Amino acid sequence: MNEEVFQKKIDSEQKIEPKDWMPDGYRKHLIRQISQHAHSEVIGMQPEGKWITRAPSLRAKMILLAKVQDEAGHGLYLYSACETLGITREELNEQLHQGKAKYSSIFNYPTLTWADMGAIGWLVDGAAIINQVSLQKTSYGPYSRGMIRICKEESFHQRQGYEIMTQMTQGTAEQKEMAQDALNRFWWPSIMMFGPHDADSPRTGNAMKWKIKRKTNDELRQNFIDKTVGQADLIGLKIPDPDLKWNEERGSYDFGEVDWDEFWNVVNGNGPCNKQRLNHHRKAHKDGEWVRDAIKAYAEKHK
Ligand code: FAQ
Repeated sequence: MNEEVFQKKIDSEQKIEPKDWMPDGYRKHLIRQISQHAHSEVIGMQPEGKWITRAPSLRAKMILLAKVQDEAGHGLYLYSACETLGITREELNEQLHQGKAKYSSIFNYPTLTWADMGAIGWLVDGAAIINQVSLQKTSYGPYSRGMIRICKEESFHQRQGYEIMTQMTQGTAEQKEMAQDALNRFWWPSIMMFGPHDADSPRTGNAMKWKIKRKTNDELRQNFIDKTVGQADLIGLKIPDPDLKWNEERGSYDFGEVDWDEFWNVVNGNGPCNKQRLNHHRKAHKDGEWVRDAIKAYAEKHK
């Protein structure tokens, strides 16, 4: 009975709020997805953070610093949304540190040059926006409201990345080459951010039924590719996919197959930087222990 009322609410586009009744599977599904999303935002600070001290100008440094701080803020909104489902921040961090909770595969790739800051903003934030715009309409109230705020900031992130790429393609031959090299390395991992094909995605069925996801992995991936190809053309960069071709009939681009072995390898902890990213997070968490202890002690004293 409860389940029927719940599904009717979902079907009539009403939001589910923290104190509403919800099936256990819905709660668990959300905790998994929102925590993966939060961890991605926080781990995602690492590949960009290391470039803050190497930014080529004060302007570039201020912009990158603001962007990386935004990602920390996104993580915090998302952890808060997740905590409304009855799990604590400590438990969420523990799941991450034990390797039980995932984070986006994209952040396990190294950032080798300044052009990578451009590629991340343009492609990674670009892909994140496509996904998150659709998640603004997700059925769980706190997640949906968090997404609305996050999307406003993500569009600035995408533009700062595209600006870096544009500037580099207008610079010296070497700078243009760096921009193309960054696109070559980040294109396929960005396409992988959308997850496996719909037919191989075990979570999509329930996610669509419960309106947690509003579009499938393949729909979002296609949308991203269709939007991004013209942007690459405009600044004279070439997408590294020999099978990329406009399909007049579908009104969309056809594109090549993702290397799914690489994808699963990275998702399962064996990408180029998985160990480094997790170890860095574990260390930062441990180093911050005294701050958490001090806050707890203060709260206890002023109860
Ligand atoms: N990486 O059945 P599905 C950002 C896992 S935010 C790692 O298709 P689902 C901002 C999946 O969890 C980026 N794991 O799953 C930023 C599942 O595992 P499980 C993060 C992946 O949930 C920019 C299994 O594979 N955004 O970048 C990936 O329906 C710059 C089967 O997959 C979000 O998290 C992957 N790429 O669809 C920050 C958005 N793909 O738990 C800093 C919210 C799949 O069953 C700098 N999340 N898996 O063992 C979502 O929309 C969905 O969770 C998907 C996956 C689309 C990621």
